[in-house]
Amino acid sequence: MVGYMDDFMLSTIDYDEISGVDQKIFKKIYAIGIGGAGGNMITDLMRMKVNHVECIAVNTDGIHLNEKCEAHKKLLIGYEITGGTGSGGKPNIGRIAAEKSIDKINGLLNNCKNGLIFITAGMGGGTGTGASPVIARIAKQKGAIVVAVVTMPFQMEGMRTIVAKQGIKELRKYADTVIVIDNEKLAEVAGTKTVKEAFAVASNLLGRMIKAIADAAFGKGLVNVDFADVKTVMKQGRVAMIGYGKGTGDNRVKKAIKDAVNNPLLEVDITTATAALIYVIGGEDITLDEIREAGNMIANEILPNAFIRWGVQIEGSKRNEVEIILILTGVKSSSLLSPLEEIETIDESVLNSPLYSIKSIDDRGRERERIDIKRIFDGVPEI
Ligand SMILES: Nc1nc2c(ncn2[C@@H]2O[C@H](COP(=O)(O)OP(=O)(O)OP(=O)(O)O)[C@@H](O)[C@H]2O)c(=O)[nH]1
Ligand SMILES: [Mg+2]
Repeated sequence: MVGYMDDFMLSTIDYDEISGVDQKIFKKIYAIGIGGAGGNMITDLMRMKVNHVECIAVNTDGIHLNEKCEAHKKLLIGYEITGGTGSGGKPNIGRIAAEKSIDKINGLLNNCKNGLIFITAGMGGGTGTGASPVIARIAKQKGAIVVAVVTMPFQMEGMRTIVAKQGIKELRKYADTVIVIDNEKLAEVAGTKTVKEAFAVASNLLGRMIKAIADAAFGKGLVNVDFADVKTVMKQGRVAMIGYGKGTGDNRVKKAIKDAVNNPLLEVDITTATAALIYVIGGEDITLDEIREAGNMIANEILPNAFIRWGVQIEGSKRNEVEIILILTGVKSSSLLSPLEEIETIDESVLNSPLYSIKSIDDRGRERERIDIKRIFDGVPEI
């Protein structure tokens, strides 16, 4: 319980109120799905029944929110602008919708001070792209660690890729780590599956990450780690990777570690990691040597003086199986992005979108059309 001290100031809590502590802990991890893709991922997450995580869906599209989405809490934003019909692919509407609902968003995140917030959305549309950075900003202002898990559009979606990149730039102003799942890569890994099953592969990655954090932070370890340890590790370096792996039979620890480190959707170089949290969950038969093996496998791969925190949880029901939860900070990956130190200049290669174009007459009297990418976020939407 020691790790809870700084967060909850137990000294001020009456012992009769101790039962209320769990409720406060429960409110420490939030998963917020924004827009259609975000709502779908939150629905999948709800079905995975991850404990200790509050799932929230936010959308400008009332029908999606009401009829297609499961969440502990739902928030319709931008009703006064769109009438609840979605943003029509315009991030500036998504952004303004969120800005107008700041008080409600603040209310939803009331208990997340110093917590951990996952934001998930599909980049490239209007609501997820425009509203996610606003929600990330509110989360950051509350002192939370903010991890955004977003998808990049399929190649066939054309212009949406540019909108998506701009959305990711905005998100990187506020999120500690932006994890990018490329839908095109998803198609490589799961292209022959049904659309629902293929999308579930992305949701699964998100779910596994969130479950891993919740299990490590709130598990009942023999050697315990707690939420404060998770945050300490995540604050030790720039970009954090969250892995979860399983192994059975011979070499189960090796298999579980490999499973936790390697994900076909995210290629990660862990050699630059500055901190690690390794949490091993095994049955009564797990040996001390196996736990050392897990620790050594990671320690040998990352920086020699890295900060390492480990824990172990024994679960009587587990037979012959080991699960590894791994948080590594300071890793390198083209899919895991750190906060932007300076906001790069606007990509002038953007061309010909009817949504963001500005028409003008050049000095020879010809009509010119160019994209004003700033309008993706900052323009006043035509309603
Ligand atoms: N992995 C995954 N990607 C999705 C899913 N739905 C949509 N996408 C992707 O996410 C992008 C954004 O789509 P939506 O989430 O529907 O857009 P939105 O945020 O609701 O924005 P508007 O509907 O324009 O207000 C799309 O261009 C797709 O590439 C999904 O369920 N899973
Ligand atoms: Mg939508």
